[in-house]
Amino acid sequence: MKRRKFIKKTTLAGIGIATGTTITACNNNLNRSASVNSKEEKQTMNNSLKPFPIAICTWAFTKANAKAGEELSNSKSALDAAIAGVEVEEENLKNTTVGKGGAPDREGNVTLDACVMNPQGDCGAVVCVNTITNVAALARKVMEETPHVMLAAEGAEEFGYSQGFKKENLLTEASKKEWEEWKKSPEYKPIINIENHDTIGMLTIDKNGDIAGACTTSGLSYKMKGRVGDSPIIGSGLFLDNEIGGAVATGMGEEVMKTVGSFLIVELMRNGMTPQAACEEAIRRIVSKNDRHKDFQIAYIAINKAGEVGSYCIHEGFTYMKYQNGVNENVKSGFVL
Ligand code: SD4
Repeated sequence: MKRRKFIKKTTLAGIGIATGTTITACNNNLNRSASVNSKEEKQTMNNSLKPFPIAICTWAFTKANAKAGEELSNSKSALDAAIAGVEVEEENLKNTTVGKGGAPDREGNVTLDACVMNPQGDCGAVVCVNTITNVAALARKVMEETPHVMLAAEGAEEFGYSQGFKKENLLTEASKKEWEEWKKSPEYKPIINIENHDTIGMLTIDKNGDIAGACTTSGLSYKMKGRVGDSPIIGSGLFLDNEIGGAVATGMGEEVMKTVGSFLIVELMRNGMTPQAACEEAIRRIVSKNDRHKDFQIAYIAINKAGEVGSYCIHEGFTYMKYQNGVNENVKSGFVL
């Protein structure tokens, strides 16, 4: 009991430090509201008083984030909204690194990875899924309908069919053509911010202040058969704690996995760091130990329980989306290089 009380106390203290600005801003608004008269002014004050709902996601996935924001505004749960949001990209055939239409592995197989987490701390994941588009929703089914956290390949697919998911060919003509072109001189070298980095990781806070997240990808283009990156790994591609906040990653999964990046960020926030400081520290751990960091991109976004957001990456060029109070904006991340 004593220990639990101590943890609760330190957690709250941590949030106090991390969220000072937001809390002050709200209080100022409250004090001012007595002198607000017009309807518009009242509306503006009302909006600025509500930190939630919020949706953030990696890269400039405007429509996906707007979808999540819309769902949250319609009082959907954080998890429902995150999954509805990322599905926009899973179904976008033009996105060659998420869902159907994703770039295949070296042998021409599109294999998808995804994971989800809910505010209760439950999680589900699927890896190497070759025939189902909505893998974040499938990961949710693993979480809710099985005693397990992760299912792989045929096992995940067979479970998916039993849950009503459709069997599909995920390789589009366009992705096939690009892969055939790549095979002519099959070099494996990621191009920073261009070729391999469009995983969608999303974090949502619903009207009740509860946090959920989803991360879904086809992984690195032309990866080795069977390769799985960070995106479906709880703690690497995604982690959240409803008392603290959450984080998601995009970029070179191998490097994120080595430092368990998303878990690290949440733990740093638990110890009092802002989301921004925590993202910077997680990137610093990678950069300081790895001389090859100039050759790959990694980006994190994070949010805390008060709705403060942070982001940091290795190379300039990473942006993320933030939906709050009906505004869906693209925000430039801080960077090392
Ligand atoms: C992976 N992290 O499979 C993913 C790739 C990625 O944007 O983020 N692409 O390693």
